Amino acid sequence: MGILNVTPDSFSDGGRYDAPEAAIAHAERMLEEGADIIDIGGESTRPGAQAIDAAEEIRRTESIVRALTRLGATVSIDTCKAEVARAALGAGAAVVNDVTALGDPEMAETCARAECAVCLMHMQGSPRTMQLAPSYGDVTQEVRAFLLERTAFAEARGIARERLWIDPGIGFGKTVEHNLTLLRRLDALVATGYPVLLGVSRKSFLGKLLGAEDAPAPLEARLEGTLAAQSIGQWLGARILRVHDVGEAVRAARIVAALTASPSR
Ligand code: HH2
Repeated sequence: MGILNVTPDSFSDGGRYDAPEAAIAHAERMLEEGADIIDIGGESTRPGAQAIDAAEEIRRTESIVRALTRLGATVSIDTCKAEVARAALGAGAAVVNDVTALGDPEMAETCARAECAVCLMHMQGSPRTMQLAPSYGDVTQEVRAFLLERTAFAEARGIARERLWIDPGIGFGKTVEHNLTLLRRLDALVATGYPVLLGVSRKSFLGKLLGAEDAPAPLEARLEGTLAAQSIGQWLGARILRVHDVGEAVRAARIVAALTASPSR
């Protein structure tokens, strides 16, 4: 899954693709490099990000969704607003990627009606506050229980089980150690039977591990760490990898896939 942030303020690529021509050209490049899905986001969820209204988010995303769908791409809309999801689904999106796991009271019905795939992600708190003081007893069990409660809710609202994906929400209300534990124990989420989406690309826990807690390594120095983390995740059973650097991620994923397919495992 290639990331296309059409925002002025996303943590790693904000402002680069907010002109439609630049966004479409970047998506085409990701498709050529082997992306199966393009995930379009019109609102940054980085820690401390300011919320925007639905009309502005639709203005940023709808026409890009339509253009990419016309090119034959499978498009995912990264939004927590039902109104934005409806516009994107109307423009051809096939997936709703909701970092609030159906927090908007109208989102479940919107997705059920559209018969789209839905990614349910775990987050502690909200983007504005989530990194202030993340706290868990057993992070793996709490994230797993939350996601199972959300899948049950989604199914009760008419979203078919086979359309649901789950995601531990790396970096969303988690310390470095919480993120590492969730990655090491990804098998606990894989065992639920739902396809697991993993988003580690360029995230700040990698920067902190490579640099220091208060002086993280810059974004340009996080590619190798991204590939290491995504490969472990894939080895443990993650099915969808959400990434910025598609060519590199696909080449790494192909090797992990060849190794996991080995009959001697
Ligand atoms: N991470 C980000 C945004 N959306 N969706 C899912 N399902 N999983 C993730 O891990 C995830 C996500 C944050 O990364 P990015 O899109 O690069 O930045 P921003 O939120 O600043 O736009």
